[in-house]
Amino acid sequence: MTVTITAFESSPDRGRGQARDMRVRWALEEVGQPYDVRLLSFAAMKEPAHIALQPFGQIPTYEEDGLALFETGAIVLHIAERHPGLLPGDAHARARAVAWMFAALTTVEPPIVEREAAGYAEGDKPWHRERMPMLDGRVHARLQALSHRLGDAEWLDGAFSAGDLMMVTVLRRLERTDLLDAYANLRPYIARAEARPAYRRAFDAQHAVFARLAR
Ligand code: GTB
Repeated sequence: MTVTITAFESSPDRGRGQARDMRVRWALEEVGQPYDVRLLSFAAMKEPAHIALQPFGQIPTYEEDGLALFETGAIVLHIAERHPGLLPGDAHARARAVAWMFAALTTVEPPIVEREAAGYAEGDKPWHRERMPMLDGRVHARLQALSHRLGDAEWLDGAFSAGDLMMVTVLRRLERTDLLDAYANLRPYIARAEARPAYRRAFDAQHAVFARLAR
């Protein structure tokens, strides 16, 4: 049965691939699994039909053969476990790749999202400028450790895995900041991932949604 995912009908990022459907599209492209996309307005995301799929009224969701999933970590892990290409065969290497997925989602992404949210939620507050060095510092602490671990390697742990996929989608949220500049290996790491044909196909597919709107 064909996989169906949900995505923004009109993404605030104007097709830059920052919304979280991008990581699901990319995972599906990596494993060669075709998928349909149901585009949702912000209003439709809060309707009971969507809340039944995603309790928090967010995108993306994943539906396949009677299974409905939410949370991109769970969705990408499900895809990676069902199809070859995103997790190593060796049990230990597989467990480490999953650890990198969790590291991306629970250790690296939160300070990045918090910093970003501060920009639009408190940017007009008098104390916002005072908080920024602290928020930047929290992101830098994660980037420093990640950069150190990556070193000269191509990917985080051997071959490209779902751990790299998740980490790169998280790091891409910093693409319009100067926070990555201090780490010589992180932009090249992101660029290597973005050069993957599966990434390109996923990016182009989500960009086409924006391009159609812009016509
Ligand atoms: N933990 C959930 C997961 O991983 O699936 C988080 C899902 C989530 O945050 N979804 C967001 C959403 O539906 C879209 S991706 N938001 C609407 C709402 O909560 O009402 C987050 C996102 C949105 C927009 C940009 N952007 O414009 O740059 C970047 C990231």
